Amino acid sequence: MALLPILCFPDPKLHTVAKPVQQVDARIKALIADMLETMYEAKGIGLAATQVDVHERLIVIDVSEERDEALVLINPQTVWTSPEMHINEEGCLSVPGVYDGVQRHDAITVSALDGQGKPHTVQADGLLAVCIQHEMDHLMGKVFVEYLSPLKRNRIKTKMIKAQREDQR
Ligand code: GNR
Ligand code: NI
Repeated sequence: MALLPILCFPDPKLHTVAKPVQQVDARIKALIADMLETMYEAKGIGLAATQVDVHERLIVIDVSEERDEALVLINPQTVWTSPEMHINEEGCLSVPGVYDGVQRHDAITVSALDGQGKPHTVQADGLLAVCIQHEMDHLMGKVFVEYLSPLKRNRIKTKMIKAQREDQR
């Protein structure tokens, strides 16, 4: 197991569109273990492979209080979205310290493979539904700040570049 470095906005690699996982083999299983370790260590509720610079359709999520209900989504496909939408406050491990409202479907149904390569369908609402939509955006190369106004996004970009420059010193 290993902690993986997380890409930070505005890294252009975050805009890469992920390709389907071809087979759930030992390499993918090791990546899942490393992504779960990285997500728990960073105290995140989800992590997309894109954020660790692997451009394959793989997501890990755990929205449980106890941090013991890992959900693995490989090659996720949206089956259904509720017509109702809501604005929720979001954050992102790739945009540390930034929180803002994003409109998402209240509920979603997704079909995917699990960590063993077995098909499963997940019906989600609440925080899990928000998280799944946020993570599936990452796989499409989209970061939540892209839903904000250009003014806000540019302020965030400047702030992130400055923070990263100060980290280097
Ligand atoms: O840890 C995270 N919290 C969160 C809060 C509200 C909406 C979405 C998220 S996902 C985020 C982890 C992350 O960046 N996943 O890509
Ligand atoms: Ni994120």
